[in-house]
Amino acid sequence: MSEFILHQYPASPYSEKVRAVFGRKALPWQAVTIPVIMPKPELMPLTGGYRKTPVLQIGADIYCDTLLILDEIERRHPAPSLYPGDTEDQAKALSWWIERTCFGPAAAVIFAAVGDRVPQAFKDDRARFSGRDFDPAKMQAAAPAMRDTLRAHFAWLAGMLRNRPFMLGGEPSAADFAAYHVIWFLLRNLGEGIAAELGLAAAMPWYERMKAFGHGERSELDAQAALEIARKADPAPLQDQALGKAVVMADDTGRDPVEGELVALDEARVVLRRSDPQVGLVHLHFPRAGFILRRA
Ligand SMILES: N[C@@H](CCC(=O)N[C@@H](CS)C(=O)NCC(=O)O)C(=O)O
Repeated sequence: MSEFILHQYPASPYSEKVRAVFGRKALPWQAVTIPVIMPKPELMPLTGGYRKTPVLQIGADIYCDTLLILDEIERRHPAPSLYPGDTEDQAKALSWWIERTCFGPAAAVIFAAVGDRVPQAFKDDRARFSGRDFDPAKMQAAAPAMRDTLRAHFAWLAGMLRNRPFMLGGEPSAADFAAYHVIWFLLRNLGEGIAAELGLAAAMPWYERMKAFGHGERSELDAQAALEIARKADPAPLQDQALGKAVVMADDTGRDPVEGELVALDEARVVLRRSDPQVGLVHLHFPRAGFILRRA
């Protein structure tokens, strides 16, 4: 049975990023399908309140945010690398650029088009998640400007791909997976024609190359079985630092705070230890980039 348990749902673009990485590395993994909106009662015992999608579970270790999830998959299965050659920092910086500049506008363009058709419960949830109104009329008014933003950034992406098969050269890096899932989100919801409208026609062969990696060897796992796996496992040993109580929260959307004992900290990663009646002791791993750490 695979060590990797990905808590995800089919329509989630950030989940698609990780699914595609499993494809690239031809890895087996187990999928727990989680709710698209809160409440997520079978996820919260593992994450202590972190609600974003996806979350990677390995026994009693829980990895939040795809920046760190990719690092952990890479650490365990280094070949083929997500950071080929000496590209790790470039790949991470480019991932940050495309996700932070293009994911929000992509969501705005999509929900301007389909927002009238989504259930009210989804609108209310995503308003709470983003801290902003979910108002399809406002999104429709903003859509032309959002499309302009996407075109400006996608022109750089298309330029990077003009003379090379992948963003940083001959092999795909983490950056390609970050760009891929944003475009996957747009194409899945608005149809393939949106690519040309947003200046991505020339990048489509790259998109097809990314899609062709597939999803690796997926099997399904029940949410309760995932909780049981966490309950039976111990977190991987760390050089415990016992740094006192702390709170970690995302700095953009889904800012629900997670409290725990700070047990490891460096410039890239923070680890909180938490205990929950359903899963016992777990270690929650977050990246530093994109998260705020407050120590008690
Ligand atoms: N920086 C996060 C972003 C994750 C994210 O925003 N995921 C979206 C879905 S693709 C989400 O959490 N939406 C609300 C939800 O699923 O509850 C990451 O890289 O994992």
